[in-house]
Amino acid sequence: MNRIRATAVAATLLSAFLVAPTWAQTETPRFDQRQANQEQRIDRATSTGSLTEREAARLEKGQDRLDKMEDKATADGTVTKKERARLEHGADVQSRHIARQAHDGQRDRNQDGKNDRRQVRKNKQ
Ligand SMILES: [Ca+2]
Ligand SMILES: [Ca+2]
Repeated sequence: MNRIRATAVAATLLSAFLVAPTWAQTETPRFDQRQANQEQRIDRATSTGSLTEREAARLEKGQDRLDKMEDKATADGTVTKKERARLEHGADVQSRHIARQAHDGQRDRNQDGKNDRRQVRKNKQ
């Protein structure tokens, strides 16, 4: 009984050793989580009108670019420290873009697809 249990423990340890390095090389859980958070921020800001459709579309392109960067970094089976740093930097930049676009003067509060400010100007004429 003890011997069987010891073998099972050894097998578990061995498989952990075999699996862990592969996981560490290609997985980017921190970056993936940041991407998910930013996706949520874009969706939320779009539904409140802080982001116009155009702003949201541009930011979505930024998200796609980051996904492609990740694909490129993982393609060879290893995400190096440098690649990881580049991904984190890209996410930092994207985060600033989202904040800036969500707090600028371009809004679409009534969700008609038009920039509110531009509409106000048009109404004045
Ligand atoms: Ca790589
Ligand atoms: Ca905006």
